[in-house]
Amino acid sequence: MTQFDTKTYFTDEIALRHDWTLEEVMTLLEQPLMDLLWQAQLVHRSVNPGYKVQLASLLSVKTGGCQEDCAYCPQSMHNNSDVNDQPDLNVQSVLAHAKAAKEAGADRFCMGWAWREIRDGKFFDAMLAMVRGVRELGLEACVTAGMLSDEQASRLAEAGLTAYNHNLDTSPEYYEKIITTRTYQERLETLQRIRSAGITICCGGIIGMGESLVDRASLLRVLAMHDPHPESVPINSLVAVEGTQLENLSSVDPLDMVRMVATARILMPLSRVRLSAGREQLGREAQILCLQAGADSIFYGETLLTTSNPSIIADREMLSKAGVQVNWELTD
Ligand code: SAM
Ligand code: DTB
Ligand code: SF4
Repeated sequence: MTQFDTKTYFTDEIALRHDWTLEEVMTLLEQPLMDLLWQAQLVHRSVNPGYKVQLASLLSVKTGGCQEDCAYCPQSMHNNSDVNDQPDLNVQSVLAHAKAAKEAGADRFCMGWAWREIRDGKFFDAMLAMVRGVRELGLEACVTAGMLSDEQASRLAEAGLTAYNHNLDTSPEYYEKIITTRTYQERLETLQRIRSAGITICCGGIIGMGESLVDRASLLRVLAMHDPHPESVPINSLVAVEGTQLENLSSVDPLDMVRMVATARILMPLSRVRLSAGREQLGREAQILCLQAGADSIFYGETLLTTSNPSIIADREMLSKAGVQVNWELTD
């Protein structure tokens, strides 16, 4: 049974709320860790009894040179990281990566473009061909490429796109400390376009960018106020890349990731909560706590978009020690 099926079985029993107050979210987030874990576990175990974990693979199709000034991002032209503009990958090579990811056990393939927005033309046509090709391989396809128009969203939906990733990153209140070249409102409008086109939403954020606990609660509340909830909620911790504005920030306390994941699971019981960037800094035990508290997906493969991720061997060992269920039959 896929997790989607499991979820439909439990929909009647799990209360889905979209009216959480900031105080309620703060209470969840800052309660004693043991109580938070217990509460998150009750939800997680009932919606995902086998502790199934989806393996998602990432590939950067268009790397670097982005016009936006996201303080954390090595791909912004406003930052001075080592990520040089590289030629865009072509359809054939992207599909070869997708096939390899499938053979390594992934069942979702996410493709990234360092763009402020999608423009029509040969690059968008290539994106559509990549989406069709990934779907033909039997994988879920996710794209992240900045803002888009209603028409572009419809064309992506027609090509079979499963999900579009568009993160809110942080709270509305903290946003302008991190990004000044676009507004929170523009982000929300893009999410609405994706939803209207019938594509599922992948939307989450980053912790460790100097934000307060209230900012974290506020981000989670904005996500949970969406009706329906985003189907996929990536929780990243900052990878402080040299040359970016946030290069000197120290890494987050691994238990803060556990708290974010657990609270996301309680607020959005049926969403996939993805343990995303920053896993190398988390350590094995904190990752396992996240899987117990509510994470049901990881990015799998040695590179995220431009930064490194745990090795496939390390992840296989971690998942097997945790005793979670993974779709290994594709590989063994
Ligand atoms: N340009 C598109 C956009 O921003 O929507 C897509 C690509 S962007 C790199 C995808 C997401 O990666 C960002 O929204 C951000 O949440 C995450 N990200 C980027 N750099 C990161 C970093 N250094 N640490 C953690 N997460 C990061
Ligand atoms: C998400 O929230 N995290 C992934 C995926 N969605 C696209 C990207 C993480 C990128 C980390 C920095 C890098 O590798 O460039
Ligand atoms: Fe561009 Fe996305 Fe990086 Fe922001 S996060 S600079 S929009 S690639």
